[in-house]
Amino acid sequence: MTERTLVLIKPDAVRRGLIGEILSRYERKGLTAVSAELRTATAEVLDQHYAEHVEKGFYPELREFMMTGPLLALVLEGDSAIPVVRALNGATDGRKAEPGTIRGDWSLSNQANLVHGSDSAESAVREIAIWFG
Ligand code: RTP
Ligand code: MG
Repeated sequence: MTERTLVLIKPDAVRRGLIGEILSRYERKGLTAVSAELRTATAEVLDQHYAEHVEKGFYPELREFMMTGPLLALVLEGDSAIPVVRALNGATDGRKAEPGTIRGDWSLSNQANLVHGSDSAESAVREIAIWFG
């Protein structure tokens, strides 16, 4: 089923010059970019985006990290785009993510893990509205 998912190429990936490498993985898989914007996130947007995490101990540091520079917000479309992006991204912690995934190949961190992908159809609709109105 064709669906849309919200991807963030996080500030660590932008700083490291990995936008092209990461985007090309999604594109070569067969997903298509339908919206894209390079922007620096505000605390307000992040508190909405990470609503499920705002009360957690790691959240203040995560929010700071997400505001350290511009990120690329993307909407990707394709068959099963939501689980396909999560599989390409790999496990949350880059140290544990499988080689061959984005995080497994390029991240050694549980926080600076390069990418975000929506985790369900409901999350995707909610997150696309937050970032793209
Ligand atoms: P994402 O939402 O970014 O696609 O990643 P995810 O589903 O694999 O991970 P999630 O549990 O939703 O966590 C969101 C982001 O919070 C940071 N994090 N830090 N220090 C920690 O224990 C910790 N846990 C998570 C990561 O940046 C993670 O991607
Ligand atoms: Mg998540």
